[in-house]
Amino acid sequence: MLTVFSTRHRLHHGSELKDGAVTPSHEAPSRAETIVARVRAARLGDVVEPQAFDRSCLVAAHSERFVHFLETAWNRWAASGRHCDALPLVWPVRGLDAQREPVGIDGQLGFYAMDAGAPITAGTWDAVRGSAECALSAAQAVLGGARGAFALCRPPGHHAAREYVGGYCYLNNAAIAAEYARRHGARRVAVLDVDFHHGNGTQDIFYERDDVLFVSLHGDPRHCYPYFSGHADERGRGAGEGYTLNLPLAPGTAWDVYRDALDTALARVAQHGCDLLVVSLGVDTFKGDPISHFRLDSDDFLRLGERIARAGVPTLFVMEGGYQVDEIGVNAVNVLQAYEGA
Ligand code: SP5
Ligand code: ZN
Repeated sequence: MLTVFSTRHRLHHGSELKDGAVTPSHEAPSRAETIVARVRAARLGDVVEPQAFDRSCLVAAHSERFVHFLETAWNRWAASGRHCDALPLVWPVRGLDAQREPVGIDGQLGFYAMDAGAPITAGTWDAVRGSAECALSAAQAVLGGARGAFALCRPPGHHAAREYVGGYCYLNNAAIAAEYARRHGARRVAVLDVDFHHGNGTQDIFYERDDVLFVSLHGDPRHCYPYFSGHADERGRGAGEGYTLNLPLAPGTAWDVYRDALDTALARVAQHGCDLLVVSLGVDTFKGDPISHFRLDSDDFLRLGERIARAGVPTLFVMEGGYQVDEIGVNAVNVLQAYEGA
């Protein structure tokens, strides 16, 4: 299986608020380096840099003004005299005006973010664009006839919505790839999100659409980040009603319960009859993950890859979360190797 990987990911390394203190983010460069090392050690296949893609491929899943904000935010923040990570401080919650865009950088940071989990640094935009191009290049490989491809994206993408960043995510790599596929021959696409956290951004982008199915297994938002998205009664709207399927699971969930939910998810994917399956591949469902609460072990990721293969649909794997860095390479590549071998 081809892996598409951009070394530009190293340009992004931010901080996060954790337990009330600012610390280096769990979403660190070592994550992607560990995964690519395992891809090579396991001889999964070639590792290539992404091709360049037109900016319009990004705007297909996001708004023009949001992409413009991301491109310019760091320079505007630095021009205002700050050199630490750019983070929002105020969000337009219930009762505040969430429609009117502020003019200055400080107001816009809150307007275009769901949380303080997506700091903007000097290298963020180059890394983020490289990450999206990994997803686009790998999508092109699958559209060109490959049975599977791996977009080793960093930063991840599934919390990024049409008009906001959040949860370590800036551009929604999986959604950008799904949209690209729709515009280049795929009539129906399904996104299966197996990251521990609900893919609120991907859900947002496709919520009113019936051509791109979104199915997610994740920690129950009553207890787990992102808290305000991912309940079972969120099922899509308008033409998209019934084309979002959320399967929230209790903290502590291990393989036996997870497997049954996965089979429900894959049955819905089969019913959709898609030409392309995009898997938002987070391995923060691992029992050793420092910020998540499921209990899969490394062998369970083999079983996950096998079951995805049974769908019998060309599959694009897009890297999302996973923060137990020592095991992240084995866990991610286990899914891919089991898919290849099935
Ligand atoms: C892509 C991805 O996996 N993003 C995850 C973002 C999670 N950000 C906040 C996590 C807060 C976790 N708090 C854990 C409390 C444990 N007691
Ligand atoms: Zn996650």
